[in-house]
Amino acid sequence: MRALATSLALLCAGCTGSQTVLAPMGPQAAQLNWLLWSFILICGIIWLLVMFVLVLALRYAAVPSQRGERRAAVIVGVSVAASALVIIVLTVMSYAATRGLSVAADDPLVIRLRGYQWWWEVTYTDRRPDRMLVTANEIHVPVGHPINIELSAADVIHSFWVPNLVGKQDLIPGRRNDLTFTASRPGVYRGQCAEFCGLQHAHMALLVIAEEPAAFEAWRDAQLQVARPPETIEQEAGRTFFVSQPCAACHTVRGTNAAGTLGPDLTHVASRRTIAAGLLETTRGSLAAWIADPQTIKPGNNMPMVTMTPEQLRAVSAWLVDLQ
Ligand code: HEC
Ligand SMILES: [Cu+2]
Repeated sequence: MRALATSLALLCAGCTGSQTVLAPMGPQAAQLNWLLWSFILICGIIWLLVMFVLVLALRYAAVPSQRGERRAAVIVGVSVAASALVIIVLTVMSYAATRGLSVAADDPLVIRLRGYQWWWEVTYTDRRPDRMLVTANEIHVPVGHPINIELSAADVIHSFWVPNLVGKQDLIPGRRNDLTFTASRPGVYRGQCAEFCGLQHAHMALLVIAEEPAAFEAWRDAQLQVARPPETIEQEAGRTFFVSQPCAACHTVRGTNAAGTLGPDLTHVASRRTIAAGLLETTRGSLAAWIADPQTIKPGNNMPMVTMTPEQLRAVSAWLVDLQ
């Protein structure tokens, strides 16, 4: 049964990553999974018992008598006591399973996650300030290493939930929450904002990409680089357009003078699998479509439509899709 659920869950994972509580990929998720199945088992047995007693009662409905009433009183008393006991046991189990979720780990990788309407800003902290790193909507983590996520929000309450790994914890403006998890197997795990945060709440996804430590370090070193210089005349024109337009007031591209912080950091935008918080796969076409008309693709989001000529659109998308 459980194996079936797990394989079904993995089957529908696809390229966008798996998103299911039924396939735990780390100790915290395994604990919650254990709790889930224990609840289902215990409550299932109780349901069967109740149905059994119901059938008995319907089948052998007796004529009221004094002896029968005394017996009924005893049965009701015992059932009430049993219900109380079961509730206490479930509460203790739930406490035990969730207690371990926020304990501090030794030497964790600390990642700051800030929720915006409707995307995620991801900051990798480091003792060396020159190794601090800002990216968006995609969290790379090394397998087997404890991750401490510091959660905050810029505007309204959001909630971080990656069912395969851990969850849920709110991101609250003006307050910091903490969550610790470890991914024990490489994979792409999809997460979802789990607190209604406005019009595009359903389009506020994120991916956690768990990879072997060496691959993670290589990813981090690549992300620390400034944006790669344009290689073609078209890309060069794209960069010139970008830094001279409102784009640069909202987005940062390290290595250029674009240093805005209202939108996602675009220094390595093409290295990410999706844009607009999981809405579109990153391709030149989707970048162009997004830039041409972000309000039709994700109505209400905080990126305005900037007017430009078709040549400028082609140039800026040619440049952005090269920012690996
Ligand atoms: C007023 C601020 C603002 C301006 C101006 C702006 N953007 Fe954005 N941009 C945003 C925000 C906010 C998002 C995130 C939207 C979301 O996912 O909800 C975004 C998302 C993007 C993305 C997707 C990034 C990702 O990782 O999801 C690209 C690419 C992008 N903008 C390019 C541009 C370009 C090119 C211009 C100029 C033509 C521009 N932006 C102008 C605010 C802005
Ligand atoms: Cu939300």
